[in-house]
Amino acid sequence: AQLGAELRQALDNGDFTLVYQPIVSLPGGEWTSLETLIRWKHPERGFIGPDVFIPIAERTGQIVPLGDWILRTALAQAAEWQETFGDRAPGEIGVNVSARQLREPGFAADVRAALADTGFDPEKLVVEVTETAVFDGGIALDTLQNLVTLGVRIALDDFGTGHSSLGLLRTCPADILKVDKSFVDGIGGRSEEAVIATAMIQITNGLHLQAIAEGVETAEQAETLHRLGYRYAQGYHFSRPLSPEQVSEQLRAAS
Ligand code: G
Ligand code: G
Ligand code: NA
Ligand code: MN
Repeated sequence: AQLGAELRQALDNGDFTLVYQPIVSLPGGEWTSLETLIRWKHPERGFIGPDVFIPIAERTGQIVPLGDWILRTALAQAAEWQETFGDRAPGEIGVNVSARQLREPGFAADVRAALADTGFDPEKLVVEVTETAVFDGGIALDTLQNLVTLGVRIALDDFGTGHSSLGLLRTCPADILKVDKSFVDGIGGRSEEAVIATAMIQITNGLHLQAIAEGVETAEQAETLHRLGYRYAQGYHFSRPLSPEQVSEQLRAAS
């Protein structure tokens, strides 16, 4: 309960920051997109991870103003990189959106306003949602459909781990499947994970979805994924989440 009260203060105090983790193309590792991830530097407790405070913010409803701040900050940052680095800046920015945000009636309108205010191209925004958030029901699907109408693209995050079914792929207007790290971890051997990762790439190809393998930590995993037909990946092997300054530095170095 106490963290909940402190969350309210933290946004006003500027204690949240955003980091950005590249999504890369295989096999070369060129950046195609950046996923936005929030960090909280608490003045006394130090670093608190989003796995701890996002669920609290969802319960208290604080995720709504916090999510709006995340979206607007990420869009403004991405617009700045595009202005400074042009085509060298990654084409897309990804933002995680929680179940509670999707159920908020004005959510799609808020996204539309944030896009208009920052002048950011809707087609370069990827909204990442978990299958569990979408599976909750009709309102979430309506909201996703409204986002698609704006031109925004939808990624199903942590795919394969939620309480869901493949049937979701028929009803959810997703463009991108992010294959969960748990399937990537065991991909080396003749494991069940490799069988599932192979099935997932077949499904995404057949449905004309883009697959992104998450949590790639070794060169061997990257090679295996590429051999299985994966064209996009993300993980510590390619890059950890980076501060905005680190992103700018890398983009400058690449020019
Ligand atoms: O960045 P990290 O791996 O610590 O993230 C832990 C969890 O918190 C992940 O499930 C991630 O999706 C979630 N998360 C990180 N940043 C955000 C954010 O900006 N918004 C939401 N809703 N979830 C986030
Ligand atoms: O739920 P979501 O997929 O948004 O969560 C992404 C989280 O996974 C982020 O907190 C990010 O820091 C973390 N992450 C990204 N790449 C790797 C990786 O290669 N290994 C591990 N262990 N975590 C990763
Ligand atoms: Na994500
Ligand atoms: Mn994920």
